[in-house]
Amino acid sequence: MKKLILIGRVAAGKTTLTQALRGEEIKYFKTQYVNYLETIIDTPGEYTERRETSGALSLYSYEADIVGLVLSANEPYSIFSPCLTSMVNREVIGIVSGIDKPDANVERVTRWLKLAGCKKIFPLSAVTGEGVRELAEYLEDEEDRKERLAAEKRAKAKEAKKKKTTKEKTNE
Ligand SMILES: Nc1nc2c(ncn2[C@@H]2O[C@H](COP(=O)(O)OP(=O)(O)OP(=O)(O)O)[C@@H](O)[C@H]2O)c(=O)[nH]1
Ligand SMILES: [Mg+2]
Repeated sequence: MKKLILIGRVAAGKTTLTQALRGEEIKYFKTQYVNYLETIIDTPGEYTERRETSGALSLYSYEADIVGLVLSANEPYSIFSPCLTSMVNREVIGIVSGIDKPDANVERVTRWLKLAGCKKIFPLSAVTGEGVRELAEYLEDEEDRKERLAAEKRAKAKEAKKKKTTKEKTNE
């Protein structure tokens, strides 16, 4: 997997997304410090919001392959300034979190992330799971992709075999 650093304001949904991407149970956990995991770097929203700490994020981004700017779908404004990505020497993707929220405006938030310079945008909900798979697959490297496709093929073959056996038993 490519290493992803998640950046966004407090309550943007970074930790919930981290849990969803890792297939963990979703439970609220306030990020207190930079949580450096095997494939994800989850950061506290205060690091993005406070000038004294935001510089640390630049240093952590050097450890990642991809920088993910997380903006909740119901945000009334964007904290990411236009053309922000030109200052980052890593690929920067936009993540629209919380698309399941009743007051979500995915189109507007997508526009803001594009304005910040993100070419690729992932609208998703870590709570319902919608869109999480697309992001997970984007983060796969060649080896991960091969492994997943082989596992999917095995599962399909197993399912077909099971169906065939059930059909034969019914016909007996
Ligand atoms: N409906 C909905 N709620 C979400 C989603 N993602 C996160 N939340 C909720 O938003 C709140 C904040 O989520 P976190 O994942 O802790 O946010 P964070 O960006 O890690 O926040 P900090 O650690 O404070 O920087 C929690 O109550 C989550 O349950 C989502 O996709 N849909
Ligand atoms: Mg968090």
